[in-house]
Amino acid sequence: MSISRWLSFALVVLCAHLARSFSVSNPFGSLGNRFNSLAALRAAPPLPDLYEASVLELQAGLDAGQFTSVDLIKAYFARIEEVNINGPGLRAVLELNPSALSEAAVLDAERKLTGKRSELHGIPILLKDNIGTIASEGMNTTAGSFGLLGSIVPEDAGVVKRLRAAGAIILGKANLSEWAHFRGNVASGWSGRGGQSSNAYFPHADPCGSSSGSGIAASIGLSAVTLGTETDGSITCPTSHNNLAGIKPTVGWTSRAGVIPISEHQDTVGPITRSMTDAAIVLSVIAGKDPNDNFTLAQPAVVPDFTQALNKDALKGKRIGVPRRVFLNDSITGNDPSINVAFEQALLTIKELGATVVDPADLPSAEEFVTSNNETIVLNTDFKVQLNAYFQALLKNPSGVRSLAELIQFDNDNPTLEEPAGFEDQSDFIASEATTGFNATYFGALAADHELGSTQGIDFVLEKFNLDALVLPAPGFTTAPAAVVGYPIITVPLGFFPDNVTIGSAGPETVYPAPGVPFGLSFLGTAFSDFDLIGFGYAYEQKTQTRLARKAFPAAIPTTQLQDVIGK
Ligand SMILES: *[C@@H]1O[C@H](CO)[C@@H](O)[C@H](O)[C@H]1NC(C)=O
Ligand SMILES: *[C@@H]1O[C@H](CO)[C@@H](O)[C@H](O)[C@H]1NC(C)=O
Ligand SMILES: *[C@@H]1O[C@H](CO)[C@@H](O)[C@H](O)[C@H]1NC(C)=O
Ligand SMILES: *[C@@H]1O[C@H](CO)[C@@H](O)[C@H](O)[C@H]1NC(C)=O
Ligand SMILES: *[C@@H]1O[C@H](CO)[C@@H](O)[C@H](O)[C@H]1NC(C)=O
Ligand SMILES: *[C@@H]1O[C@H](CO)[C@@H](O)[C@H](O)[C@H]1NC(C)=O
Ligand SMILES: CC(=O)N[C@H]1CO[C@H](CO)[C@@H](O)[C@@H]1O
Repeated sequence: MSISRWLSFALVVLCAHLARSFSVSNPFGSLGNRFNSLAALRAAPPLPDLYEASVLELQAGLDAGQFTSVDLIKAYFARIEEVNINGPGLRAVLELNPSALSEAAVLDAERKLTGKRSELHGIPILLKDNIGTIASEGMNTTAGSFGLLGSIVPEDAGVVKRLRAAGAIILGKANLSEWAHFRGNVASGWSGRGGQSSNAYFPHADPCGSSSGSGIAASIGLSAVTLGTETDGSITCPTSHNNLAGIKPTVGWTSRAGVIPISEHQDTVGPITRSMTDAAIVLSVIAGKDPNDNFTLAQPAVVPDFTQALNKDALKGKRIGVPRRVFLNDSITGNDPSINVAFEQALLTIKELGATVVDPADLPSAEEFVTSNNETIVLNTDFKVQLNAYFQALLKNPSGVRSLAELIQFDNDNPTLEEPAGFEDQSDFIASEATTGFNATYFGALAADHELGSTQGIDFVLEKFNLDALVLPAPGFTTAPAAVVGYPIITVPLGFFPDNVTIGSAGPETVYPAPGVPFGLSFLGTAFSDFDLIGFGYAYEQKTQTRLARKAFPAAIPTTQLQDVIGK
């Protein structure tokens, strides 16, 4: 503890002591206290419903002493117990943090003594299982794979360091599409360790991925907030499928240090939550420079308070473009027509909110996204280099796997764990293993990606039509132009598949589309335009309140609430 930290700590202890002795010895003091607590009782708002509870509601209850962070951990653990393996078997959560209750008790005591460190003080957060946490706390970091079970990471991920400093409590690790969906042609939401996770809006529906468990957990209140990661679609799509608000930050806003990699050019860490407000609170905490991820050194000098972007009038006077060609063509995207019906309605709402909709605002590169193989070249090459470096940096890995080549072999040697029927494919691994490092083809593909995503893509159209952002339905090809240049995407609820939608297959154990399964609306922009996009997402979310229009199917709604755990 630094001297100044110690001094302020000592001062607070002294004040607390003085206050206590004053109220005991002074009759007015104790009367006053009794009156205050009666008033507080009378005025106490009802306990928040954990299905929907926001960070600010939870923080108000914690500050008012209605419940503690220990209560919150107990309640979320019980809710997970109800639906994860039991009940509908959603398989959203891989591991609970065995240290969460003791960490919560310490943070509760600190709140009483010195107040809260931030809006995330004492707030439980669930992490996608590719985000590293020190093993001594009791959890694994495995990307869902037995090939990393029991591995010891050198330190917490950069974003985890920031969460802990802000007082957040890691609730557990979320299931995901194994290896963030870079193993091969395997259904979304499946991992060897966690099995097939599923959506809470229709039995066995695809939760999308790769941040599947984060999305499912956020959708029904298995945690206050969650983190996911995206390389191309992995925050946007589970946000969309699970009726949520998500931020895929510009690559460089949030550190990837300690996150199991795919590609430094595209990977990014961001919040998946029930509201834009919660997402902005989380992003404000996790964004920032990290010497262990030099892409973060390119970010603006000051990390804004992203909650300052939450303005209901944020769309007023703005120019929003619709890149219609390819991205709204169902025969290319494969989207059910009901998505475009809801999207056309959303454009009217955006106009009502005071924006000029520029339609069409087509990307010159649009068609090339359907056929271009440049992204695959970059990801295949980066993955092998970066994953091998990740293995090398581990302090221990009991599986014995130390490289991508050994991982492929490990999966083949352990088919019951890693290649059960219908989940055998390793084609991404194999293609990546075949790459030979950074050569002219690789640098050509990187340059082509910049051309496709920026100079003939997003930046081209923003400049040509003097736009503030682009808007598209989240499902489809939406994420690709932003993915290849590391640009941000903000996603909010747009609608739900109608009850008569034709149910399709999404894998050996999952269906999509399906009645009542949600889909989202995405705002896209240039590098570091996240702040503005958050405002646009918030204005749309507040006007439409689409999330509240439909709930999960009854068996997928946990019943445990705070009143069931307080004082127990
Ligand atoms: C990892 O998972 C194993 C098996 O579930 C468990 O025994 C262990 O406690 C977990 N945590 C760590 C840090 O290895
Ligand atoms: C970032 O760091 C890596 C190695 O840690 C190095 O190879 C690369 O050149 C650095 N990039 C920049 C932009 O500094
Ligand atoms: C949609 O895509 C299909 C297949 O590429 C194409 O034939 C059709 O003309 C496109 N429709 C529009 C409206 O552009
Ligand atoms: C990469 O993108 C460029 C520019 O659009 C295109 O000409 C080329 O065919 C693409 N390469 C591959 C391998 O897809
Ligand atoms: C670069 O390496 C890849 C394999 O990683 C290979 O397919 C390609 O031909 C190489 N390009 C050049 C120019 O050598
Ligand atoms: C579903 O119902 C709507 C409205 O009644 C109708 O327009 C649509 O054609 C139906 N779709 C299917 C696949 O039956
Ligand atoms: C927290 C939790 O329920 N974890 C479970 C996730 O799924 C695996 C595989 O079924 C179980 O072993 C874990 O207990």
